[in-house]
Amino acid sequence: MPRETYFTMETLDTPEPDEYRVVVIGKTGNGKSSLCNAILGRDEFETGRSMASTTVRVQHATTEKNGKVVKILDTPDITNIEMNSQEKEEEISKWKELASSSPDAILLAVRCDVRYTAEEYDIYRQIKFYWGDEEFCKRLVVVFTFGDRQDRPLDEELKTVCPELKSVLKDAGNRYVVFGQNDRYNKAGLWNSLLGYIKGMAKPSHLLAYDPLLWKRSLEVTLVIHLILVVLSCVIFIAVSMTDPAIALGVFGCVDAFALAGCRYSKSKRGTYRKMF
Ligand SMILES: Nc1nc2c(ncn2[C@@H]2O[C@H](COP(=O)(O)OP(=O)(O)OP(=O)(O)O)[C@@H](O)[C@H]2O)c(=O)[nH]1
Ligand SMILES: [Mg+2]
Repeated sequence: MPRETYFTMETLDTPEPDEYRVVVIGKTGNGKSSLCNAILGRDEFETGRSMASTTVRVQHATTEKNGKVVKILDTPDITNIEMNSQEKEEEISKWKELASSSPDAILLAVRCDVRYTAEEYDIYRQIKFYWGDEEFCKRLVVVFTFGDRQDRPLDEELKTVCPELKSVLKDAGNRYVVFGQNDRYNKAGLWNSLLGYIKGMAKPSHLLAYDPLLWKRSLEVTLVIHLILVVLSCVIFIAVSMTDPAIALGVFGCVDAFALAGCRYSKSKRGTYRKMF
């Protein structure tokens, strides 16, 4: 990490929450309830293989991991149960309410042993639409379920997937984990991988006030505005033949210009601004 790296969520200690809230979403049969059970470490939610949805209403349960409460919400596939658009909107509001408005992670269950279809993409887009705020993508993690049925390395597989799935992964900032119902995907490993993402996604918004890059950008804008005003006043004084104030303002303008050049020079040495949030 370069020495001049600024305050980021990685470089400052942020207090860990007492509770993690996780919402599991996705198409029916993709293993949402099984995933919830694996995180909970017990068979809390019913799972099933039928074409109709097994989970028809949002349900939640809690467990404890390393002294922290983990609240997990298992959701129905809103497109596979009779719901009009208003009911879909209300259903997703209920999920958000149960997650106390913003979950720490939204896990999208996607099977990695079958092709990702346009229909599945539409389900994802509907949930994203009704969720309705930018937190959705910031908290999104794709969980590839049925990992026990995949024999190719997933990294290889992902290079050849359809544009729709690539777009979902892009929304999720390329955050994904693999889950499968066998010993290879042990439950502690699953939670630890998710926790790594959860900590990375945590946004200490109060730190924004201390962001030196933002401060510097504001300084630059102020200097530019100041310089424009000084030059304009200088031109007016010269036009009415008042040389003394024009010279004073000219000196002022030079100081402004030097300060601005200093800001720009140090910025270009450092490269482009890092996107921090
Ligand atoms: N082999 C294998 N089977 C799985 C996996 N995950 C889920 N299943 C099976 O797939 C079926 C559907 O799983 P569920 O967890 O009920 O799926 P769901 O997404 O909750 O489905 P709905 O509640 O209907 O929306 C069940 O029979 C599970 O045992 C997995 O990773 N590997
Ligand atoms: Mg279910």
